[in-house]
Amino acid sequence: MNYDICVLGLGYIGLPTASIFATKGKKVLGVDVVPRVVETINAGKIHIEEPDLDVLVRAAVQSGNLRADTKPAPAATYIIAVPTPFRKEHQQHKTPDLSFVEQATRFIAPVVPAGALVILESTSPVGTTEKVRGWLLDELGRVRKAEASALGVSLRFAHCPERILPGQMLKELVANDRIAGGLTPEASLAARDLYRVFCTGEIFLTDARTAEMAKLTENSFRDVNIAFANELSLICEKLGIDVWELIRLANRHPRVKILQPGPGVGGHCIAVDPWFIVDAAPDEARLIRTAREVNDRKPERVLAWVRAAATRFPRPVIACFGLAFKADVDDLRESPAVEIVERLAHDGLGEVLAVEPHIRALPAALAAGGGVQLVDAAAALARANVLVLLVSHRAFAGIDRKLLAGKAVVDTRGFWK
Ligand code: SAJ
Repeated sequence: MNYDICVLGLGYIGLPTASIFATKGKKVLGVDVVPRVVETINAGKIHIEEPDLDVLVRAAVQSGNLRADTKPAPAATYIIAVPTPFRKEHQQHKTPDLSFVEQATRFIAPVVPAGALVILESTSPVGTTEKVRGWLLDELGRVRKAEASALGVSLRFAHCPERILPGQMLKELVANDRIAGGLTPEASLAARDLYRVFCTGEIFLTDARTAEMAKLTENSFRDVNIAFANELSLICEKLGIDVWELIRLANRHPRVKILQPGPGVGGHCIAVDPWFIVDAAPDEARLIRTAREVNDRKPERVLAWVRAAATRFPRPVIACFGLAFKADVDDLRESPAVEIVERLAHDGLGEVLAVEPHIRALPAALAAGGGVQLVDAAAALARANVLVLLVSHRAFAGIDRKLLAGKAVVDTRGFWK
C-alpha cells in the first residue's frame, strides 16, 4: 500500500502528529527504529505520557489509518521528527548532532517516490533543510543510480517546526499557528496544504532558513526570559528580598511580564536549541549564551541551599519533590531536578528520597548508582527533615503545610509559599 504520509520518529512530536493525520483520514505509516515502540503503537497503546495521547493513538490505530513499522515505505509526504540533541562528546562547544536527521533522511532513499514532499519538523540549526536535500540526493545516487537525477529534481523540501508545549500538546498541535518554510515557494505551499488538514491556526509561508531560525528564536526568547528570572532570584538572595513577592509586584506594571525562577531549565528544547544559535554565530550571540550559562548554573546554587539546610540536622534525610523537567509531565530528559538529586546522592550528606508521581521506577543513575529511594509524598513527609521542592506538580499543591513544620524547606519554585 502507498501511504499519504510517512512519519519518521514516533516520539513526543512524531506520534501525536502521525495520529492526528490518521484520525483526519490520511493513511499514515509511523516509523521508529525501536521495535518495542512499534509494537506498542500497533497495539493501540503509547510509550510516553501526555494527556489524552492514549485516546488519540487508539482512535488512529483502530481506524486502520495508522500503522507503525521499523522501516519506511512509499508515501506522498515524509515528515522527519527525530531528536536533534547536541553532541555529548563536545559538551564544551555544544555543537548540534544531526546524525538522527541524516539517518532518517538516508533511510527513505530506497522507497521515496517521484514528487514526494519531505518535511523536516525536528528543531534544527539554520541550513539543515538544505542538508536534508543534500543527504537524500547523495543517497539516491548510491541506491537508485539510474533514476536518481530525475527523482531528485522532482522532490520538494520544507521545514515546518513543531511548537507544541509538553503537557498541552494535543490542544496546541491543532490550535497553534505554524510556519511552512520551503526550499522553494512551491514546497512551502504544499506543506501548508498538508497541515491545513488538522491545523486551525494560521500557517505562514517563508523560506526554510527563516523557519529554522524562527523556531530557535522562540525557544531562545523563553530561555533568556527564564534566565532573567533566575538571575533575579540570585540577586534577591544576596539582598535579602523575597523574589516571588518582587516578581508579583513588578508584574503589575502593564508592560512587565517576568517569568518564574526555578531550579534551572530542563527539557530537550529550551536547554538545547539556543546553543544552535550560539554555535552558528558565537561572536554575536552573547546574550543568548549568557542566558544558557545562567540557567545551567542554577542547579549549583540550589545544591548550596540544600547542603546548608542539611547541616541543621545530625542525620539529614533529604526528600526531593519532583524529578521531571517541569510540572505535570513524566519527561526526565535534561531535567535539572534529576541533576540535583544525583549530585545530592553523590554528596553522601544523608539519605536521599525522591517523590515523582509520574514515574514507576527511578533511572538507573539514581537508584542503583546513587542509592536514592523512590517514595510517595506521605512517606517522604514522614521520614525527611529536609524537603526540597523541585517541580510544581499539581500533586504536590495539596500537601498540608502543617506537615512542613519543623523541617528545613528549600522551595525552588515558590510553590509552597
Ligand atoms: N521554566 C522556568 N520558569 C518559567 C517557565 C519555565 O523555570 O517561568 C522551566 C521549566 O520548568 C522547564 C523549562 O523551563 O524546565 C522549559 O519549560 P517550558 O514550559 O518553558 O517549555 P518546554 O521545553 O516544555 O516547551 C518549549 C516551548 N517553547 C516556548 O514556549 C517558546 C514549546 O512551545 C516548544 O514547542 C517546545 O519548547 C519545543 O519542543 O521546542
